[in-house]
Amino acid sequence: MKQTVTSSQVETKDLIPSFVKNEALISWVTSVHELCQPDRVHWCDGSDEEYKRLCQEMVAAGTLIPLNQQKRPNSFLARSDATDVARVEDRTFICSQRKQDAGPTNNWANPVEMKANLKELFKGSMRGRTMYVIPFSMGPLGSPYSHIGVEISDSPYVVVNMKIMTRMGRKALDVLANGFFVPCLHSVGAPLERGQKDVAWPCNPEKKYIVHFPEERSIWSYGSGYGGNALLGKKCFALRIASVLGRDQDWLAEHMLILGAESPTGEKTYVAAAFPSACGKTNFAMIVPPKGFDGWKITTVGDDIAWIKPGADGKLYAINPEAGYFGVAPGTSPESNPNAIATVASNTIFTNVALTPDGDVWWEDLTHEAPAQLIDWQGKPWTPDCGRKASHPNARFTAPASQCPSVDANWDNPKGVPISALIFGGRRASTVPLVYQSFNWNFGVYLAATIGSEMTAAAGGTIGQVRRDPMAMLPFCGYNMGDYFNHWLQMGRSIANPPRIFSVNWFRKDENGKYMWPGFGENMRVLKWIIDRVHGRAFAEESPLGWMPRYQDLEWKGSDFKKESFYKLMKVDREQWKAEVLSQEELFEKLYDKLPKEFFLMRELLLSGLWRSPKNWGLAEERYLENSN
Ligand code: O2Y
Ligand code: MN
Repeated sequence: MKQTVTSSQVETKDLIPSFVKNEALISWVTSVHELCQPDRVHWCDGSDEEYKRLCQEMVAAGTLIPLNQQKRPNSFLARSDATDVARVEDRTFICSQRKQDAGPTNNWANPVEMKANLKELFKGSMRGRTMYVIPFSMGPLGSPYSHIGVEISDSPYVVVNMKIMTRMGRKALDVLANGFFVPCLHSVGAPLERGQKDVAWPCNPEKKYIVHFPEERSIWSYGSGYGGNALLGKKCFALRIASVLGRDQDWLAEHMLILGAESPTGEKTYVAAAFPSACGKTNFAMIVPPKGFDGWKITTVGDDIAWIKPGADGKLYAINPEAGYFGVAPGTSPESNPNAIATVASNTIFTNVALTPDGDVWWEDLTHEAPAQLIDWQGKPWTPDCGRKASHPNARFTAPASQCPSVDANWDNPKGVPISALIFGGRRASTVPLVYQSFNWNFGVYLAATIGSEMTAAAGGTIGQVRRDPMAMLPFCGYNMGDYFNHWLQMGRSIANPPRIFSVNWFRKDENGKYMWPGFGENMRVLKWIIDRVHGRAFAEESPLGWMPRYQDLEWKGSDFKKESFYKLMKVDREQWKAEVLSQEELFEKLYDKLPKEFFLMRELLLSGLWRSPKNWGLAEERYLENSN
């Protein structure tokens, strides 16, 4: 059976290849075909030949620019429409049957009304285009942790990105057999009338909808061809829909990287870490140990999403549901992340970065000095003094995980990896110390629920105000955040050997607005303390927040970071913390009707600890040299 059919009036027997047996899939594809009226239908097999052919077609159409084959083999540059450059949170909806199941932190619309609205938009939306049927597995093929999705899209850019980001094609369809799949419908929302010439990046500048129907476990995305709006396996499925599956099936779908740390003695420890978007998750997932860490090896399981399930031994196990990285390019450099730089050396799709005269790519911070001439992300000539950025701040690379030099031996293991620690971090200029360990699981859930980042001008808020981002999941939880906290607490009740929970903050600043911690590879010093705590061999002092290392509890070999600087960075300022606890109230009030009662108790406990004079906290005397309250 041919996999591409041309259709004006396609018969079902031509629309559905003979190898497709799944009744629900047959019926869904048939109904989408009828609704969207594409000119052609193509069932993606996921082969390299298919990828090559689609890339060639996109080069001919002006969507992709082939890069210099010697410098960047088998790689391409895409330039999006200037209005289609990032996820659109204000156009993202959770259409649960009851509004309260979406909760106050999600946009909600009545699912019946939304479906009717979407059907109108999707009617004829693929005219003049090819409808691609893209079967994919989130997670290793056939793993009990994995789930199958099928995306229908009219964007070949989506197909080639899905090939990199997921296990895509015939193999996923074979695993699906007659089983359950998440239907993901996507259209760029730009039908072509007869004879109308296409543009390089079709999208709908007026109407964008990223809609999730959690009870139905389905996704409808209209109007955007970019990243998280269009590659529906990622944020839409692997976080929003999967978080609902996790709630109903006793597991966790989290916005977390997963890394492995191998000590010089060969001991392997896996940790998962949640940070809000654009806080350096990919850098931490691929961290290179600094000087003084001879014999240590850090390996990467995933850089963005973790599916975490209890194992029979009472531990939590995690898989990375993705197969590639959709990383932010600006800021990625041989110094900040040499592993990412090596990963994107070939077979990579770059979106919205700048083009060099010799056909390679460039973005801000890639090199210390910018090239003298470039073509910027919008295709305009660029020079260093022109006053514009050469690449878009949300410019991306899509690259296969298998190309990462630090990729973990178990990154594709269907059994997942055992998680010993969960780390939560925000971007906090003040108040939050470099690292501390929660007293227990429940306190850890509270800690995770209250992490946040200070608003920047770019984030569009009042500068300095803290935007809470519980578990870094605020934009990605497919149900009520209050229910989500309860689910986390419930998970803690049901596992015998839960991971230890830690808070980190790489972004504290001093009174001059200068970062106090160097970050990047130096974060390894914090990670080692976390690993040592997990294995019960590192000392810690009790503070009102949790367990904190002394200076001598971290490995400082190869560093000249001073003891005074460390204690300044670790300072728990009583007045700042009282204000912090009070400011958590805003989020709690919003979620009041569903908030776990444990949170009220823990908040009181925290306040009563802070109420005591720091001199009575029992911390080492030397802390107070810089830490006087
Ligand atoms: O802007 C987009 O469409 C991509 S957002 C993204 C991509 C990769 C990993 N994380 C994120 C995020 O927003 O957290
Ligand atoms: Mn992310």
